[in-house]
Amino acid sequence: RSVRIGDKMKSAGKDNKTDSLPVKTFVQVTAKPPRAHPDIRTGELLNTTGVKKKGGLHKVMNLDVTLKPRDARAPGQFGWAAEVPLDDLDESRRRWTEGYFNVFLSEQIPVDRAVPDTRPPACSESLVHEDLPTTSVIFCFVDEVWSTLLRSVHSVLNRSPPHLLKEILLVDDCSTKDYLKDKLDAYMSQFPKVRIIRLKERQGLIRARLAGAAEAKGDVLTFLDSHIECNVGWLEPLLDRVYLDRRKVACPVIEVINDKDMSYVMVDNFQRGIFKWPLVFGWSTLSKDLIRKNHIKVSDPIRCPVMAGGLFSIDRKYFYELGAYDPGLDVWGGENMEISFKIWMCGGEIEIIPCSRVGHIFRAENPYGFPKDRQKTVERNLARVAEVWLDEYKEIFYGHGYLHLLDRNIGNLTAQIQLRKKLQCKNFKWYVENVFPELDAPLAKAEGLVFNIGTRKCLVQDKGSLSFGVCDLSKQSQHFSYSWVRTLRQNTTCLSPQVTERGLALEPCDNTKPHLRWLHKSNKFLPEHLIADTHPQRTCLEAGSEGNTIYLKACDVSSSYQKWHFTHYYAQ
Ligand code: LR7
Ligand code: MN
Repeated sequence: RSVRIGDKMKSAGKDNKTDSLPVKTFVQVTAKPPRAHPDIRTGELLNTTGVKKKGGLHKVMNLDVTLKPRDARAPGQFGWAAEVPLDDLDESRRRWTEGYFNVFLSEQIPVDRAVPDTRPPACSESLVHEDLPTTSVIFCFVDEVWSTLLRSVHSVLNRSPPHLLKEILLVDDCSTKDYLKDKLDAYMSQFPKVRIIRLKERQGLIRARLAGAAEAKGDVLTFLDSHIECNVGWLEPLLDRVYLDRRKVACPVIEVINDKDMSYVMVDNFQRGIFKWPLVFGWSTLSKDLIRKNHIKVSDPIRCPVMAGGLFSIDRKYFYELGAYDPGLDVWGGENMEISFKIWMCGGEIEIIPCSRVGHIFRAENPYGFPKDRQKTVERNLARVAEVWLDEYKEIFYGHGYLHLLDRNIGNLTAQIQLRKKLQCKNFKWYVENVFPELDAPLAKAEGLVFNIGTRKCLVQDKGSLSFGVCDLSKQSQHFSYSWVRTLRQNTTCLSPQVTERGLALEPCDNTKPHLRWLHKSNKFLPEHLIADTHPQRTCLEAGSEGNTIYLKACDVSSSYQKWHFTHYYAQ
């Protein structure tokens, strides 16, 4: 069985559902297929970081002590779907909200169940280096369900080569559940490699991961969510990539543990992590054409513009060289974008490794509370990421439903901006062009001449005042752009809907000032008008029928003197 993980499995905020967006197809960027090379993946080859070879190779350890389970007939064994007995249906429904999945059923399933080996066939025969680095596995959790937390830990203990597993760090982000205290301590004391770190205050997953990383002793940090099951042979392929180049950040394929019947479901091959505006994570399948032209095999690593966030291996020292996470990110969300942009723009690479597979319970809701409002928390995190990493592209982010964030206090960003300078990271334009050229990212919604239908003339800016004149594409004074944040601008000057004696006012652009915003094309009643957004009465830009004057007037659907058309429209 195979499913595609839809965007609905994960979206940054409830209002940002991308289910209805069309899945973008991958655009081939090179005319000729690149030479066959182990590192060829999506489209154009970036500067491939040096591949080093040290020790010898050996076959990946297909280690799984659970393959011959103690109780082959237990529910959910081998990753099969389990069923709730009729008598227990009520209880299983009642307990759903403890984790927003079938908590009752999860309890019936062995904590060390076997799962199907979903790797591409070549993986179990593949070679990895003998002297791989060790890893610390970090799980942070808040109020995680007992059975799933245990199953997560057991899957790591059972399916990781012991000499590579330095330790498992459980970071308790100030859980409120009693069973996560003494009972958890007692249970985990059987396993010398497992250590519990308790946070005194709720920090959110980002700072909780930082707390775990600070204690870690392994060469590589491997972060995992606390409701996962690692599959056979999951670890070595990840560590092997980091070993080849410490700037590679390796992610397993994330498979689905069904929230209703707890079955382990394989996902489609050739998926990579992408985002859509406003920074909403999603999956996209490589095109057949690209796969064919580049001879990409199912087991080849896939370059990823962004990672899902929860499951990845990164060289510990490299993680700190990159400045880890922005500690100003709260609770949940946005950190996957932050670390992805940071990795790519500052010299690293993100890959999905098909030979490494980990199941994850996708949940429709967060089973824990947010200390502050959920939506406000997530949007604040995203705005921090946009301000630090997106350069001029941040306007596209704000223009997709986040204009209200422009004048919100999102905390101090000095340290993050300094870090980006210190690391001499490339700009976002480079990222778009080289890592994610399929991203739809026009910098303006519309631009060019602003043609008035009534007078058949164009808007002109002349020595600080506005008028209109005979249209002439060669005159820079007639070039304007309509930005994502809805300003009407020429260079750094914006048209302000305030009337002065000389006409309309021009002001230095400032995205935080709502009075500089105009509505254009976004209103079905006045489609071609330029409407002063914050004026209490609807006022529109109008061209005088004589004398090349320009002024504001009550909007009138029928007036062609209020209709304006830009030369180019990039997006609606
Ligand atoms: O305040 C918190 N403190 C925590 O310790 C909130 C959460 N957590 C823990 C939590 O118990 C869990 O183990 O952090 C982990 C992740 O939280 P989830 O499982 O609620 O997140 P998610 O799976 O819905 O969301 C994904 O996006 C997040 C954005 O911040 C994180 O990056 C998650 O790690 C990430 N999960 C994955 O990438 C798994 C695959 C999902 C997809 C696609
Ligand atoms: Mn999760």
